[in-house]
Amino acid sequence: MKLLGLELRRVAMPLVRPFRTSFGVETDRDILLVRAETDAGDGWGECVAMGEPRYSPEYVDGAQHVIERFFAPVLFAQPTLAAADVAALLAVFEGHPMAKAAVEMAVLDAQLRAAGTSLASHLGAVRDRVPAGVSVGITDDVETLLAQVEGYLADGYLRIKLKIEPGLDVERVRAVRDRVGPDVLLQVDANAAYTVDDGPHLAALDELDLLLIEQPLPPDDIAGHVVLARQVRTPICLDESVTSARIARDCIERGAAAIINIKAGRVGGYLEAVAVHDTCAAAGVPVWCGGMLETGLGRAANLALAALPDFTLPGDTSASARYWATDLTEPFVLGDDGHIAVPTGPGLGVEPLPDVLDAITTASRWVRPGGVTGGP
Ligand code: NPQ
Ligand code: MG
Repeated sequence: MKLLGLELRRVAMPLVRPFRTSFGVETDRDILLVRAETDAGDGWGECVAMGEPRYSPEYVDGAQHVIERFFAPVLFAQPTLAAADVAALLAVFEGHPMAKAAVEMAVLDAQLRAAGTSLASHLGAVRDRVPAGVSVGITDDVETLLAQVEGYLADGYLRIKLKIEPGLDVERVRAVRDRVGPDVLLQVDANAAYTVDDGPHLAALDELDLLLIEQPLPPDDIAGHVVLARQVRTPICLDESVTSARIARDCIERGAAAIINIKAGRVGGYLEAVAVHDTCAAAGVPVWCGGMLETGLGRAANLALAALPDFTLPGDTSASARYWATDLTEPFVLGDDGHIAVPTGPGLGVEPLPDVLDAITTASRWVRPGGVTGGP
């Protein structure tokens, strides 16, 4: 395949409700889409970087810039390009995993569409539907939280994840556990808001029968997670800390993580995400698929990934309606059984609805070997 151009397109999508975490509140997404134009057809990628560098150092303007300025010239210089080459070619540049992942996803979609292969089968899927969990943001008061959780359970979600932060943790989670009863799968995500001194406080969560505590400490505090794992009975799951298969293995071997959340954007692409999966599977560590408030494009790819064998816990792969009144693609819906079907068509198996795409696009630039055309 020859890469002929990259379209860097920005879309604006309002969330159905504000999403608050320990690092901030989001009401609208400003999302970078990447379209790879090749001699074998086009493919779509989605960059999961947020507007501001809060979850990780990446942010959407920076991702767009690094793709245009550094990644595109390297990829255009290749006489032929396969998706499996992208990560190695871009490895000369430090960091920017979400930007790299978006470009790889677009090239991979083009390649698989041309070959007539679905992303799920290419990655090694063993399921045609995956159980759906939902991530519930921090709310102003506990009544609102309980109402939201009950709403998601009524929708059919099979697992609830509560965002927590210091001061809005044990009592809130206890209120939810008391309301939903002992059988609902429940877990929490701190997005790195605690310190290792909070071990005794977080141990109060043990009696609430949670599946896991996700990323209590800062991403680089692997040693702190080891200490915490010895103070808390609830399994520790890492998200932000795990930026590669190599780090996944290190976290597991050192006892920092008993479960791992896999996000392709965080580890530099869906192919590295499979490597993280394989590393965890070999170590007997269960994984689940995280979410970054994706459009239907990223949602399709996450469902394909979540169909791999070691994804034994429900992920943050929610239906489109959890986030969007109007999704960019045909919406993903929750089945009666709380599962979502894995797309089966070539590549991602979905594409942007042209009218929706037009309506929400705020800017588009085409980057080609000869130069750049289009807006900001
Ligand atoms: C997590 N996601 O697991 C992230 C955090 C997160 C579904 O809980 C805009 C874009 C806002 C990405 C807020 C979920 C976001 C975002 C939170 C990701 O840690
Ligand atoms: Mg998380």
